[in-house]
Amino acid sequence: MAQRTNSLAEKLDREALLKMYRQLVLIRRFEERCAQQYSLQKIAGFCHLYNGQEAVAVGVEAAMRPDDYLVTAYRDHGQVLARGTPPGPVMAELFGKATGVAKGKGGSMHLYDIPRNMYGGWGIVGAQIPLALGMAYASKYKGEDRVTVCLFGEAAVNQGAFHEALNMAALWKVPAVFICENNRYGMGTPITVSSAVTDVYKRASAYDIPGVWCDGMDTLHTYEVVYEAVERARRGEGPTLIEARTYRFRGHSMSDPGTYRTREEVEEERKKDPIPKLRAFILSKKRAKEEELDQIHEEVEKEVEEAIRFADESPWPEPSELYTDVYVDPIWPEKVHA
Ligand SMILES: Cc1ncc(C[n+]2csc(CCOP(=O)(O)OP(=O)(O)O)c2C)c(N)n1
Repeated sequence: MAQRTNSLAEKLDREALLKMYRQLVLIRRFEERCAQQYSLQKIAGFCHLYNGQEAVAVGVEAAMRPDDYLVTAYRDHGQVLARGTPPGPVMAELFGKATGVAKGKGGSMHLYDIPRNMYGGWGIVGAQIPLALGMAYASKYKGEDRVTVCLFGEAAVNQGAFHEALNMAALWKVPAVFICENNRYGMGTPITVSSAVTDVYKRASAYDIPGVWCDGMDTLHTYEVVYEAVERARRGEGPTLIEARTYRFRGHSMSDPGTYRTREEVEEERKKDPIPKLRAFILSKKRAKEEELDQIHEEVEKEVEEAIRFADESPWPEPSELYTDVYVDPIWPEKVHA
């Protein structure tokens, strides 16, 4: 069943809408500059850009409380920026610098911000889904009203871990929202040749939990659908599976020439760009003027430039750092074993 808008978005005030717009523009511009920095070899290793999918991270964040938990896969730049982590330490992490969010040891795929309840950044496809189950179970066990939101790609839903976790989540009615960012391709493999069921939301029926889809190119629709699911989880009514239908404008990672899809297809999807869509909504509702939105682009440009400067000028990690934070005592996290 597709859940349609109940006009929650209409109730968003100017401040909330401008915050969303700024987040979309920040993620887009941050990543355009990441691509440049990658070509300059300041970023090495894997780097998966989120261009096109920004509406998901921003819509999800607007539906969450800051004390709710978020966990995602390796395509994580957008989510950490939407959570509010300053772009400087995120860029520094991509550069492998000591001032990065994971002290330069995680890189693009492992962005964390524990004070902001962002729990990564996971490189193994589907690995974060059972972790989200555990995080949500912990909240329920402790009697907290925090919700865990877990994001993953559509290639993860054929993993055993997805089914095991959803079964237990449904059985124990944990406060979790499982969101599949269906961008239609797992690396170069289209979902149509890898999945018997291509409407991902329908898989919820196997666990008798609600399954809904949202337009993952539309920030406000994503916000509305995710908000309903988050509040349902908070009321103790259990998990929801959401399929956010989206598209990545660039390759799977920086080394992907994208030969498995046509230029026409990409051009067609680019017409659904979430940034002009939210801009048009804000202008049509007269919540801001053109100049105010242009001003946001200018401010973001400076913010990202400053993030690059911060990353450039930051020191490399000390060689001795190689042995720190390798194992962390789960009971006394402050006790780090060398
Ligand atoms: C268990 C596992 N198998 C294979 C890989 C290699 N791999 C990395 S990304 C990826 C595609 C995943 O696609 P999807 O989950 O749809 O997310 P997207 O990249 O589209 O965001 C694969 C197969 C991996 N990281 N982990």
